[in-house]
Amino acid sequence: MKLGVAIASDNALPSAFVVMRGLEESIRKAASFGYDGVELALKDPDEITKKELASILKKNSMEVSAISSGQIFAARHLMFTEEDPEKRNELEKAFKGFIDLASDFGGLVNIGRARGWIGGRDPLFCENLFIDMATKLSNYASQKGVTLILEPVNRYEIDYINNLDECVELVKKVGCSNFTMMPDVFHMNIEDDHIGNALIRNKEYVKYVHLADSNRHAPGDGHLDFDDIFSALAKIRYDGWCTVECLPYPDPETAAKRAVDFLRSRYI
Ligand code: LER
Ligand code: MN
Repeated sequence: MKLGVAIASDNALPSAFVVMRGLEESIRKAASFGYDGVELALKDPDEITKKELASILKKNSMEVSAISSGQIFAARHLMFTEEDPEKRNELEKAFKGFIDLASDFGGLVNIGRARGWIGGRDPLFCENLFIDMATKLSNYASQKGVTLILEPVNRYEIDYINNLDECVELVKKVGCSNFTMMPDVFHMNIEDDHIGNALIRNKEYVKYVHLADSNRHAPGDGHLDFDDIFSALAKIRYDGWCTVECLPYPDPETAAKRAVDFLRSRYI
């Protein structure tokens, strides 16, 4: 397994779920703390050029674990379940940009809150809007060697696809080999029957993992049972990225460092 940490550029929204901000500085710090890579939370694919990114990564011997897309929902209000054709086009364009970037860096693009709301509409109608966009983007991503990873997110943030079983059902309906799932143990603690059992039950679809503790602080600072989580990951022979996506509490550097120290000393 490899260990990553979620970062964003300086101009990310205050609500962006990342540990550190400032791309170059965060990559340098993450490397010095002992991470293998960074997840880039982007509002726009043009926030950094491929050339610039390659040079910063090389200088610090770091990798990109994945590109995450939550800010295009939070800052730009774009989502897969959108009905308006213009906004759908805008989302498609942004995701194609993320896919182009991921084709050189990490090969994974996350779909978190950007899957969108149902918001009182007919759930089947919304599911079709989702599947239509997911299929189009998976086909594009497959030509670029990129996989899209759908993240179950808890009910207080979104009203669609909250737990692993629901997510896998939808992944099967999309039916593209490069469209799968990424669990986040913070959301699983709220939504799934049992974290270890749900990971084992849905093992074929566990392609990437987000880590935070029960209070969304650094792993080790809450009451999640990380022995159970990592024994389930070992049982399913999970060999991908575990990326820390916790609140920057009490400050970004302390959170990033506490997380890596806890995880490196016990599990990764
Ligand atoms: C949001 O809670 C989250 O976990 C992100 O990874 C998805 O937008
Ligand atoms: Mn997450």
